[in-house]
Amino acid sequence: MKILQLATALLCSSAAMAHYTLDYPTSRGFSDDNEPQAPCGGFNSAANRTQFPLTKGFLQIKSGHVSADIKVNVVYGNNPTAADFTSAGATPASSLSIKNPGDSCLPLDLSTFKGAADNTNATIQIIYNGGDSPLYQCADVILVSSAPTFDTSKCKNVGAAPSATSPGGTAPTNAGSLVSMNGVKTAAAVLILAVVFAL
Ligand SMILES: [Cu+2]
Repeated sequence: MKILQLATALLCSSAAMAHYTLDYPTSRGFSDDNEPQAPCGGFNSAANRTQFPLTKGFLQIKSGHVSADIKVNVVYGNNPTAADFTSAGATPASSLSIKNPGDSCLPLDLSTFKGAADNTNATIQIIYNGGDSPLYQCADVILVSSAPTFDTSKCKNVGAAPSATSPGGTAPTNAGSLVSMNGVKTAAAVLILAVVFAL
């Protein structure tokens, strides 16, 4: 268990930084320890809803990893179940990758996404893989054509903007990045073994 914690600390860019946080729209809740729990990082009931525009929406995250592959799912309804999230995962609303730690603004335009309509309750799920394990955050929203309370000033990037790998519901192709992730894990494991033996 100690080894696992060490591995997490090594894989995150700084032990003091969380894996990642969803900073906007408001997350259902954040617990660094529970973030690996599907579907919403340990928070299983819908919380306060943020107005989210159908056109030109975004998700603002802060990443503790230097790079990550990210999948975004949209689930409809007032309080979706774990099974609802699983079935929504078959047609992600967006797949992106980021190459910088810190602030990233993930574009999410749902204007042509299946089922997205004005005045619809939905939950946006982020599945983030920075190399340790998939990490989950959710935001409960109401999708609207006009979203006057959606704060567009929250969108900011440190370094390069995220790149979309497959927008609009196409399944992500992650084969290449999975290989490099395993490379990172192996490197961390070797490093840990070296530390353990040095002690
Ligand atoms: Cu992490």
